[in-house]
Amino acid sequence: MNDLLTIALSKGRIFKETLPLLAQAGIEPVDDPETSRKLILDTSDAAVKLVIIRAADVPTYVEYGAADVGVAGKDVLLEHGGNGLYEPLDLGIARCRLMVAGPETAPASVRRLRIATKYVNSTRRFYADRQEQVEIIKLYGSMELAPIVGLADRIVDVVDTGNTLKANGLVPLEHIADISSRLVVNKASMKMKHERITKFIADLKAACHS
Ligand code: PRT
Ligand code: MG
Repeated sequence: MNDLLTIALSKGRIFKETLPLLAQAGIEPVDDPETSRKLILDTSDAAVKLVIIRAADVPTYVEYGAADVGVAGKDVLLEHGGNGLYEPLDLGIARCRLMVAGPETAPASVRRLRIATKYVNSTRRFYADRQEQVEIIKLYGSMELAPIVGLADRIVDVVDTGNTLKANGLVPLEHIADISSRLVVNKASMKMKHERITKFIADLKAACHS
């Protein structure tokens, strides 16, 4: 049970919403990542460390075993592709919806729809399933701007309250997937640190249901 456990987390909403679950599992970070510049945080449990990385990098760290476990949005996991990881638990946090959005009324166009998104793979799958030919434009953020400046007809992004869309004159048009954050586990760690990780999953599961 003394195996070192490394947990990959992103700052912001995932960190904030995972914190109470970790606390119930007996793990409390010694520093606050929002104010600390440290990228590896010690916790109240000497055998547990947190690595603080970009949300989209969490599946990569866990897949390669740089972290044993991590917390990632289903949007990020869908985009990453799932085979290298176990996904044993839906934490039910950081909920949102992956959606197509655009202006409420758009002039009819003869050319292919242009879709701006950072979710290129999910977008390609969504339109391929519907046998619709679209042009996908990869962006890294602020997708809402693209229709306003004529870069794209529509966007694919995660939506929570819808306030960001509204503030930019856009409306949700089509639902692609319901999103929440998942616990992901490295496959080799699951074997090598089986007892520690099984307990960690059980503790988090109990915390989710309490
Ligand atoms: O911010 P950074 O570039 O570092 O990375 P990131 O945007 O991937 O990370 P972060 O922390 O913003 O999001 C982490 C995860 O939270 C995502 O992968 C989702 O699974 C989940 N999540 C839940 C969200 C939202 N809700 C959400 N609303 N992620 C992003 N948003 C954005 C949304 O795109 C919109 O631009 O927040 C904005 C406000 O949303 P509204 O609808 O409430 O206005
Ligand atoms: Mg963000």
